Amino acid sequence: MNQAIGDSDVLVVVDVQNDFCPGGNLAVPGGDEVVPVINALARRFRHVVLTQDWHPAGHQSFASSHTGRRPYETIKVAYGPQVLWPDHCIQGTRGAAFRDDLDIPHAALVIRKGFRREIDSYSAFFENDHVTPTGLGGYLRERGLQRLFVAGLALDFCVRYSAEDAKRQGFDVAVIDDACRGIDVGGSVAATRKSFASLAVTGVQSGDLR
Ligand code: VGL
Ligand code: ZN
Repeated sequence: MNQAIGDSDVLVVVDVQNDFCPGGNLAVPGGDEVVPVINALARRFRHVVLTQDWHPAGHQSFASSHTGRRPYETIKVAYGPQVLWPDHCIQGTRGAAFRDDLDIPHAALVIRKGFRREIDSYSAFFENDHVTPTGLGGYLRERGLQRLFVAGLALDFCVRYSAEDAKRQGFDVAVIDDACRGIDVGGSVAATRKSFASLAVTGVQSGDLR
């Protein structure tokens, strides 16, 4: 299914940061493999937005902030269940930096998220309380960008929630399968596929975009 990229299309590149790649603190298996795919793809888009996971030290989503808790356990917080993670993407650290080989000089906007100590943020649109906006929705609407192609890390967390919120906000959304990798905590990749199917979030291959 070939699709032509147009002027109201935007590529949203999610969290291609050192900590989500092999050697990083919350490494996604094969996370580094998406970089050349995304670089090549980005050249075909006029509009590119990057997201950057950007936590203060001691963030509530870190297992280390809760005595007796281990990474990948789930706890209850004010806004619902929260998976606990290893410390990652701490503001200003090397782990929080974009991959050195990510090469998208024309990216127009970087949305940072997860910078409030008590709220995690997977989606590029809303924090995990589902009400605190990041501003991306307003930016896209003001710029007349209606169709989102989403790529990056991790498929089953930040890519998933970004794509779903985009759909709920009335944007057209496709997830670029070969430009994403998942963490897979407790069946989260399968849950993501199911949810995409029920919300009609389409999947495409980077090679299908012209
Ligand atoms: C992410 C877990 C914690 C992601 C961010 O980018 O998918 N996952 N923080
Ligand atoms: Zn995070």
